Amino acid sequence: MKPLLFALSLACAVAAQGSGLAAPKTGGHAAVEVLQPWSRPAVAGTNAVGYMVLANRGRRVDVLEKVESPAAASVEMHESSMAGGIMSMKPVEAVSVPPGGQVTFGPGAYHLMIIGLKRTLKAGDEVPATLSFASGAKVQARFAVTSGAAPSAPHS
Ligand SMILES: [Cu+2]
Repeated sequence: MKPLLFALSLACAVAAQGSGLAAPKTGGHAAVEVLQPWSRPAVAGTNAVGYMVLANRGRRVDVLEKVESPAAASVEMHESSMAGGIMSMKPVEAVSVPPGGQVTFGPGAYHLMIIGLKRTLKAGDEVPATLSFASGAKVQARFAVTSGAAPSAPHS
């Protein structure tokens, strides 16, 4: 039950932090940027991965709570971990991005699990997705499908 406890404690920490603030939440303004979203080729009906870097340019923590894509049945946030020499992954409810900080979604770490692809992904395709944050911000991202090495630098 570790994943659930982690998610709950994270949610509590964020709620506690938010409750002391007098200012209203800043609706749709996104302080978190999605850098270098990318994915791997995958066949329709199966699952794909989504990798990216979340960079928080704001002064408050923000929390990625939900990801949706019209190209898939659902999208989950997962965390890979090594236990007893075996790599496994578990769903996480939310991912916190500290102010001025970055969280990397990459091989062997956090990743998006793009579940139930509605079409086959080939190199050169893009997977559109909407990322929803606790602040109310919604960020659009397009995951570039690549069959080669991970991109090493942001495109812009
Ligand atoms: Cu996964």
